[in-house]
Amino acid sequence: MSEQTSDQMTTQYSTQIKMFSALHPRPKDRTFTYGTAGFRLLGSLLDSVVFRVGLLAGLRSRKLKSQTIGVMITASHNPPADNGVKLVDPQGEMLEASWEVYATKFANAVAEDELVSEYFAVAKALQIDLATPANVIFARDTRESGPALVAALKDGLSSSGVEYKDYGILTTPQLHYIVKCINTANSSTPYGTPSEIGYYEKLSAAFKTILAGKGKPPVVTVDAANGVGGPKLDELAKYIGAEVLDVTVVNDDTATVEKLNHQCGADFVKTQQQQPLGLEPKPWALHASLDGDADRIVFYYVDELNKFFLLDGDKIASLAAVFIRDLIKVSALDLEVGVVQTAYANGSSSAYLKDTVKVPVKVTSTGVKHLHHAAQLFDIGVYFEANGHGTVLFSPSAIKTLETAEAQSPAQKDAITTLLSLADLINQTVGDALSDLLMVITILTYMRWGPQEWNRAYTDFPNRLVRVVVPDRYVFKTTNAERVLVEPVGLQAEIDALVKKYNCGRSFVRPSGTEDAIRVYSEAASRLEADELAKKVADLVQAWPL
Ligand code: G16
Repeated sequence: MSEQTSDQMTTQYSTQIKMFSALHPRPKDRTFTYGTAGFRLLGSLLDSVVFRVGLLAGLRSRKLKSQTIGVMITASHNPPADNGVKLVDPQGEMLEASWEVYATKFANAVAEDELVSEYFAVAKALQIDLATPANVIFARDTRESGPALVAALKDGLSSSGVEYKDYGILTTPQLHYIVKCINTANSSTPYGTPSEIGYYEKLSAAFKTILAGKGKPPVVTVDAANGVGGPKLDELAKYIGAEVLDVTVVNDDTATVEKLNHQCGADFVKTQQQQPLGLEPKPWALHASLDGDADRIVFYYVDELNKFFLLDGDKIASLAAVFIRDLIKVSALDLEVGVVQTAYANGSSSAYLKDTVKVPVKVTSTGVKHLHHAAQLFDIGVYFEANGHGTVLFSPSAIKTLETAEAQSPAQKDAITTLLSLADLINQTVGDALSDLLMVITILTYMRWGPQEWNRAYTDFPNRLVRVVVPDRYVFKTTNAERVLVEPVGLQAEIDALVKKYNCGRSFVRPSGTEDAIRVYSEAASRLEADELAKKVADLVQAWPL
């Protein structure tokens, strides 16, 4: 193929794309948008979108000198009938934001001719040589609509001459991991073995190294949301060994498709602030919930009266930040740890991080794609959304500093090796529920803490997240990391007036990027006030003339 000229490729792809695209017609009454985490909607409406994502993935690979691009088919925390598709860049990061516009253009091209002209227009505008080989790998979660969408994706890839490999069913972070492994295989810093087994080996080895001689880790029960995370966690646990990690997985029924995320999983637990269906918590023990594609995790416990305590993404960020800050102090190295949050971060967590832990805190818009880049600006960047989506990034220079440091004492040596093992244990590509689970267990083991001690760091302001369905969510426009609504004009002033009436009140409104709804967040000094404020703001949004 590489011997063919660009002109020959143009003719060949033009014919093939038109022919295959006709098999994947675009629904006429829909407009598609590449949102917070790619395209998300009813699985039955996604066929044409996924086909076209295949075309774009090939172009992206060609643009980046044949590096491997990932395509993940998942709707993560959304209901079973939904599905979605997102692209993964060569270092395992989310698709570069400037390409989202092409994804949206491809998805919305009306007829085959328009799609083909968009395809060649992007190739021309970005000076992409169509004779350059393209490589794409992909995987899916356990949803029923997955196999048909994979077939559409394969058509998109084949019609535009892309080499591909199907990795079957994986968690989203496993695909991100494999993409990075493939693209770094021939570099001086290969990330790991590019396979699912390689992933288990890397994480389990780091976990065992870091915990050697540190005592018995806490026992944990994990609700897997009846998604892909269940079988994959079972597999990871085998590599670690029951003598090291005592984990019980519940809600691991991936065969009954309608059970996926149904009254269980990280999103349910976080938004409902209650334990999931199918899990009877034992007092004071550690419990966790994954979401449908295992890229988010939240923890919780109950007391002897069954009172529920949530340890969400903010609590995970705080735990990690304190642990890493203390290790850096002992290591005596010149490294800075910082934290990245979104507007959803509990005000109490941000104050604790800034005033007590004394680490820099940055706020970005929702979406790991935003947090990830902000975290890369620190030597060690901890980023977590309150919903439990996040990770800890070690910059290449921080790794170099750690690798070349000469320890002057056993304590210093231990701190340095622990930091290096953490960098192996924590998925460096994207938020990963399984890797985060091991990180939290590691820290609790080091600290000799149970969930109750972990929870003591600060007390959350009571908060409430409400979902409001409106005729057109795209009418809502925000600024200042989504904390202020600029459109519809006048609505923010009304929200501000309401907020003023509540002790420690805070509330904001933003359109979801993954669901057809508006999200309303509120927090206040008491549960009653937080609930009332959320309801009043939600009513205001609902009644606003659009
Ligand atoms: C995705 C994104 C997250 C985001 C979440 C909700 O998560 O990766 O960063 O917080 O959607 O976004 P929104 O409020 O815009 O709907 P997931 O786990 O669904 O992939």
